[in-house]
Amino acid sequence: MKKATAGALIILFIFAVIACGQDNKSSAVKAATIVEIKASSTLAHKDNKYALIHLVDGKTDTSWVEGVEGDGIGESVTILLSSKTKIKSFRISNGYWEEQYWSQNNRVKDIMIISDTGSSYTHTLKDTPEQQTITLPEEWETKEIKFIIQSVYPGSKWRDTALTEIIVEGAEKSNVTDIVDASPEASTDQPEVAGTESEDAADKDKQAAAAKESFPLTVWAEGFTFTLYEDGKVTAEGYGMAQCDMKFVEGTWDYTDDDKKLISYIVLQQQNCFDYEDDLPEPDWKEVALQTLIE
Ligand SMILES: [Ca+2]
Repeated sequence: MKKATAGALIILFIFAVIACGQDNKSSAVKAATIVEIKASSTLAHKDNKYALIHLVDGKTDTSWVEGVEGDGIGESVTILLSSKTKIKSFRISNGYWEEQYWSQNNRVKDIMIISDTGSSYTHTLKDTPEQQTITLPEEWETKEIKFIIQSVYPGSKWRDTALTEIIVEGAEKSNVTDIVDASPEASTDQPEVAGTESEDAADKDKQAAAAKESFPLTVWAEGFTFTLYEDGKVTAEGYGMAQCDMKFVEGTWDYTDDDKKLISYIVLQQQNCFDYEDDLPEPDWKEVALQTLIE
């Protein structure tokens, strides 16, 4: 009787030890959550259409787009976890996942992934609008993961590089509203302030406006057929609307604050077209600076 009780106690004790061990084990592998995310740049948009948070919102119809000129090589996003976590793989939705825009924008080709402990791995993503997995060569124990764009598959229309979703396998899905966008640059939803930041925001607005258009752009105005190039240069054909002929020399264009396009150009205008046939052997050309506003 006594022996049996002692035996039962020992068994109970063993169960207790196992139970404790399991408890400890489950708290040790408790998944971290994404608490913070930052980008080196984000393409500005009035409605934050390209916001960084779209990268981790679990939605495949929302995307992050980098915001520098050119292809965005070297631009990065960094994901910070709530605690050090063992990470072995990521699932990536590459490019801008709206069917009509996917091929028009850049997709990421080579992506470098860096941990806060110094590990790094470069992976070549597939050029496909399907979720794909990046498996690290070995498991990383890390709290911070940085993804750097190394090369791109060029878009057919725009040079903006997009990513739709990054899932860190091993980290639990966070409540998106709890994730802090700690990007060093002013985020797109902040009001414009005076000075260089305002100019910066205006530049980004212009980039956003330019992203909606297809260059070179041909417009007819003032008797010229203007061709507007993405880099701000303008060429033209025609003789102008003036009574005397004009010869287009050179021009540039830029967006106005209300997203219209202002073409500034120089022409040679014939000053004496009514009388040179009789009195002068040669037409008298004078250089004139003109501007025209395009809606
Ligand atoms: Ca998304």
